[in-house]
Amino acid sequence: MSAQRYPLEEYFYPGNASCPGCGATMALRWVLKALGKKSIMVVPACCTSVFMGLYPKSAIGIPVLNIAFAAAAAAASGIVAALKARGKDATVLVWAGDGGTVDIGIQALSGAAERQTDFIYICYDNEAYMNTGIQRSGATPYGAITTTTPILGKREHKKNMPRIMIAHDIPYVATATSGYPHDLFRKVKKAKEKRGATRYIHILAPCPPGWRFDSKLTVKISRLAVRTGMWVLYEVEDGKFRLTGPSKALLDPEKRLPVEEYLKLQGRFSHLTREDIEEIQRWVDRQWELISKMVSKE
Ligand SMILES: Cc1ncc(C[n+]2csc(CCOP(=O)(O)OP(=O)(O)O)c2C)c(N)n1
Ligand code: SF4
Ligand SMILES: [Mg+2]
Repeated sequence: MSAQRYPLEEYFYPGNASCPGCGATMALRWVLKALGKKSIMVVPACCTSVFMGLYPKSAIGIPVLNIAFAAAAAAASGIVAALKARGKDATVLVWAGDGGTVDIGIQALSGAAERQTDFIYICYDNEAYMNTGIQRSGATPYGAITTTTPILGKREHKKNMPRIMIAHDIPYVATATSGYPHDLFRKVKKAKEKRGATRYIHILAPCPPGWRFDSKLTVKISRLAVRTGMWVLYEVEDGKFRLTGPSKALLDPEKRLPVEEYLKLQGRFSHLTREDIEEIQRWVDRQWELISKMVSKE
C-alpha cells in the first residue's frame, strides 16, 4: 500500500511522555491523521492525560478537553450541542481507555449513543487501568496478572464492549488494533464521514509494561492477537456486519493459530496452567461461533 495515500500532517508529536512501544500512541497517531485538524478531542483520566504532556505544552495538535473519569461522553455531548448552537462544524472525538469506557464511562456513553449524539467514541483498550498501576478492568482477559489479580490472574473473561455498542443500533461500530494501521485509518475515515449519529471504534492497544513484554514486540503481539483469533477485526456499518483484514480468513478454526502463540510472549500470562490455556482457547472458539452467526445474518 502506498504511503502517499496518507496525510503527511502529524497531530500527535514526538517527544510525548508515553512508554517506548506504547500501542495506544501508535494508534492515536493514525486516528488523528484520519480525522485532521478540524477536530476536538475529549479525554477522561487515563494514560493519554499523562503522555500528552503538561500544560501549557501538549503533544496533541488539536484542542483537547481533559475531563473527569466518568464524564467523557457527557462532556463531548455538551461540546456537540455548543458547536450546533454556535453554527460551527468540527469532528468531536472521545478518546478513552478501557477502564474509562467498559467500566466507569459506560453509563454516559450508553446515554449518548441512545440519543445518537453526533460524535466518534474511540476506546483504546490496553486491558487494564494502566495509568494508576495496572489494576484489572472489565476488559482484562481471563488469566492476566494485574496488581489486583496478582496470584492466579483474572478469573473472569473480557467484557465484549463492541457487541454492547452494536446493540445500541448506531450506524458504525468497528474494531481495530495498533499493528494494522491501514485498517484502523480506513475505519476512522469511515466513522468521520458518517455524520449525524454516534460512531464507536474499539482498538486493542498492547502495553509493554502492563502486559510484560519487550517494547520491540508491540506490533507482533497486536498481529498475533488477530491471527490467533483472540481479537477479531470487523465493522458493522448500518447494521451490516463485515470481517476485515486478516480476520476475513479466520472463520475456519483450522486457520487460526493456537492462542498459546499469543499468550507465551507476555509475562502477564506466564503462570497459566494447561487448563487455563484450554479455557482461553474455548472462549476464543465461542467468540468465533458468535461471529459466524453475525456473518451469516448478512
Ligand atoms: C473517579 C476517579 N477514580 C479514579 C481515578 C484514578 N484514575 C486515573 S486514570 C485511571 C486509570 C484509567 O484506566 P483506563 O481508562 O483503562 O486508561 P489507561 O490508564 O489504561 O490508559 C484511574 C483509576 C480518577 N481519576 N477518577
Ligand atoms: S502504561 Fe501502557 S498504555 Fe500507558 S503509556 Fe505506557 S505503554 Fe502506553
Ligand atoms: Mg486501560
